Amino acid sequence: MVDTSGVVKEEGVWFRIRDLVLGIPSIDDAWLWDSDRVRKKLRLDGIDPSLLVPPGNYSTHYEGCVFNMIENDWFFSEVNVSQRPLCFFHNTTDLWISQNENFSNASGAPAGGLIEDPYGGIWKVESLNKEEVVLRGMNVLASTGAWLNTSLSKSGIIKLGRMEERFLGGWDPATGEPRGMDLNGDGDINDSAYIAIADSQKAGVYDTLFFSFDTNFSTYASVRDPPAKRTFAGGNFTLLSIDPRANKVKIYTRAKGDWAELGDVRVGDVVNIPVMVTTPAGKPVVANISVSHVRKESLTGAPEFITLSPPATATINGRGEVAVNLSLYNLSSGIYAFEITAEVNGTVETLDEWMWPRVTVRAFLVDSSTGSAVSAGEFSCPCNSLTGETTPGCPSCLRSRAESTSPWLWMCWIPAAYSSATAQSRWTLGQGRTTPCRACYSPTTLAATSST
Ligand SMILES: [Ca+2]
Repeated sequence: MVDTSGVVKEEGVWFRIRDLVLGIPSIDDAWLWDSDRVRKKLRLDGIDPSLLVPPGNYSTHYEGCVFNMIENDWFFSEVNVSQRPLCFFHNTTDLWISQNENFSNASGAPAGGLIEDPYGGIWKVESLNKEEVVLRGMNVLASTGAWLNTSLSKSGIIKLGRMEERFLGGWDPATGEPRGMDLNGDGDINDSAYIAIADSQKAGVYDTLFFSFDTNFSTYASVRDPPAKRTFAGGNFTLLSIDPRANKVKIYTRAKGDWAELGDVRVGDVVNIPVMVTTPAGKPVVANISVSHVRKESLTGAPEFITLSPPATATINGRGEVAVNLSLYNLSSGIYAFEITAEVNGTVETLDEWMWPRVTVRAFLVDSSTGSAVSAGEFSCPCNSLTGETTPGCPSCLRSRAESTSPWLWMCWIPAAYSSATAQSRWTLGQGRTTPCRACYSPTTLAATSST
């Protein structure tokens, strides 16, 4: 919030009354902008007969070499991944894999069986045809060579992304920059980590997040796991949700929050809302959390207040989540904001209504560019705080009245065509320098927060 002079007066979604501080942790988006798959088709175009040493004497055989099994060698460019040349030989019933054209000591397996390559990759031999071999990676991905348990992928498509420390941790109005988050605990915010998501239960419904500082995704958790299991990077962040479009994940951190946008969910999904309750001095306290009302936002009229009976409840110790099962209350698609109440030893505090965390419940996905994080919505449109430029096709950026202060704040006008959360035009507060706009406000909320 800024006053009429453009001076930042208030940050975040915190308030305090009496003995409790009730708030929402800082929520960040992490984008998935690339993908890999578990199946690999290899075309066998022959081997120089003078180099070929077959695994046995077969009258019918097909063979060929791959210069590097890692086709996508730039995704993990910050990690030193060595090349994986491989040669293949099959006699129509069995396959052999070797590091070179000499198959005399190669490992072999029949079609349908499992075979291990010299780099540790385990593959199921899906089919052996004339001049073509189809493999399915069991612990390795086809294109990037990343190590990942592919039994957790129903569709066979894994989405990949990178988390950069400097863009995490929420937006700091004092600097106009993201606060940053030291994921690897080395004392700086200059590193990056990798994430992947998979659809472990139903093809196309992405529910599992993998996290790694290199190509080995041995650490993972489902959105259905308890929060402690969904917590990564030495406790730095907890997975909150995976967008139905599989193009971003929501995480929350240990820090206090700026915004309370919970993103998109499907009709019937359970909405997890992260909550923090402390003393004014910051000491965590045990609190009974309840959600007894939601406000359903309307595009045409007044919002509708709905009583949740019975209320959704949880007991937390300083930090935790309250789960709201929308299907219990027959809540269909729309935008909902949740009233959060905390009770500690008879003292009850309720989150101010304009701060209520919001979620968009979708019956179907309105964004056709699934998997693309580029210009797919307002969240991916940068506003350059120096020039006001934005990506072609993105909403226009307008400097706010805070422009005379340092740093500038950006108010971005989001036309209806770009608004994924509502079907109306609205304002959103830019983060500043080349980082995405976020924290979308309805026009009424804008009036309350800008007070210009
Ligand atoms: Ca670091």
